[in-house]
Amino acid sequence: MENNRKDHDSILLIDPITQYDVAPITAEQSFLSLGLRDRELLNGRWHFSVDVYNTFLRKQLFLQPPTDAYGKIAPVDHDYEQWERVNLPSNWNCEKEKYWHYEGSGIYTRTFPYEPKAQGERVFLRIGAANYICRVWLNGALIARHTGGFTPFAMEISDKLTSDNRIILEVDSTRRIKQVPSLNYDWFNYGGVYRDIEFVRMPKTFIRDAFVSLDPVKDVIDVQVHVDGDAVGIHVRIDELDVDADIEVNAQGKAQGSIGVSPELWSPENPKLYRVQITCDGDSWQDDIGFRRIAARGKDIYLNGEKLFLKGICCHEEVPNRGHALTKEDMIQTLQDAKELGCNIMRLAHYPHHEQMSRLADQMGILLWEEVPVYWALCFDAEETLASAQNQMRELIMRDRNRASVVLWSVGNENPDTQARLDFMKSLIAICKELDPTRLTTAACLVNGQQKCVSDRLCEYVDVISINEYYGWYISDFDELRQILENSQFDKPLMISETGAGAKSGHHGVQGEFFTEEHQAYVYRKQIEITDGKLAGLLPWILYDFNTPLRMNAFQEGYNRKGLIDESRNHRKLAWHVLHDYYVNR
Ligand code: GCB
Repeated sequence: MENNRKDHDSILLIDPITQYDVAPITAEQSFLSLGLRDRELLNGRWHFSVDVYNTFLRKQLFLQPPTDAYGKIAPVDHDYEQWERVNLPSNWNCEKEKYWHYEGSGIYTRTFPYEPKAQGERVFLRIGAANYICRVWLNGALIARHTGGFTPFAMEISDKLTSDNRIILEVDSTRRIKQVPSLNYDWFNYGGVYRDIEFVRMPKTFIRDAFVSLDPVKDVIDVQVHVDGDAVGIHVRIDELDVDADIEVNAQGKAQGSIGVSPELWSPENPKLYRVQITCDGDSWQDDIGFRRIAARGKDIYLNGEKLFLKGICCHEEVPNRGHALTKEDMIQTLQDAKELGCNIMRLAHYPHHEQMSRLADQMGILLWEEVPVYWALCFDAEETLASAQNQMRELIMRDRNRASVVLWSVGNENPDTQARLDFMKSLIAICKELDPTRLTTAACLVNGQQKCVSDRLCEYVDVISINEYYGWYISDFDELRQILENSQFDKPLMISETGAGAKSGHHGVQGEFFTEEHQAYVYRKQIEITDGKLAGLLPWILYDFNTPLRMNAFQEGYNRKGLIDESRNHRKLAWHVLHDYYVNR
């Protein structure tokens, strides 16, 4: 098709977005677990341009060479090799000041050579995260479209590769009403490809996915493997436990087995990991996996059979000047700050954070709450919205279910209690249980201020009831909080998954004065006094101040100031010490 169209051409009146809205790839079809496989990264210098009017799609700039119908090289409106260069992974908002508030399409492109290393090898492309829609074009053809800004996706490219290849990623960060999250949320919408892009070589038959977990009751390790290709069996080894077992593969490529063994249990105090190796024909998959049990009984949470009060803190994924594109050092610092605060758990709000985070938490010994961005109001009755939320849930669980640190899957945050929402949430909980019966489910449920109690039909379906409340900040009367806790008696654990107050770092005053460190510290003291002994866990909001266009007053200046540490990650506010003293002595 010719691509040197004139701008008055009638075909240019199409809505280019819908024309290329092919069905998104899903975890069910294409999930790829890499474990500790060798990595070939396609990160680094890519050419980049913002594409405000979607000219890339409208004029089919992906076609190359840029010739017209008669083969004539035409003047075209793009020149990949002359575009600016950016370093991936990154968020474009942080690349240049003029891109800071840009929401829309951005085009990344580069070339790369390919030479097979083994005969018959299969090649996959895996993208750690691209916010929000990502269309992938290889050598002029659209090969995949993915929706959801925080989870990985992969595609096979074996039969599309040549010795020299051009790849183009068209990433669209536009907020749209039916997306997950929808139009309105209290964090910054960073666009772009901000996690690793990997080039993965596999043999003809390979291990696509593996889930290795400790049975919640018996001394048994359960192994579930998905083999892609023809194989009759897999072999599982955990040398340190003398495990050496064969498991059959069925006609669908699935292998399932249970191995009797009593591993040393993983816990925050003893983050013991075992090297697990699974082989199949010529392929070998390995990972470092911890084994532990998490359970909810009555009002309490138990880790390895022992009652545990969850001392937590919430956190967004953001660092100054780099947005979501955290380095390993940033992630270690985040976990370290939480540990120094005395926490045994972090809530990774409000969307899946980098997969390295849970690996580091496994090593450093900190529990995690992970969640999908089913946040505030969504189009709960739209099929497209449901499909996206379900897929994001699957992608997150399949990505992280081998991580001992992850103990809670959260399906939503403060969503209006309608029938459509309840059905929506029930389907997400069903996915959690189907893909991973070893962990607990939760959600930030609703509190009824008038009736002074937790009141949300979702409470019946989650394993752990969590609530967000801001007494001392949005509502002043702490007595109401006392009443809510008294009136909300469930035969389930109850946690506070958010509470807090805003304070501009270095702004001092008296108790009762908003945005002072003193008032924030006072709110923390009162919250602790009222809730102590009545909860299974406390996860205040939030470790660091974070960017959000919702916060526009003179103290906020585009930041939510409820951090215990300021956005530079340097200054610990007074409330940090209050929570620290509570946690270390409890
Ligand atoms: C909430 C939301 C969180 C906000 C916070 C706040 O309940 O879950 O995303 O940032 O309140 O600061 O108001």
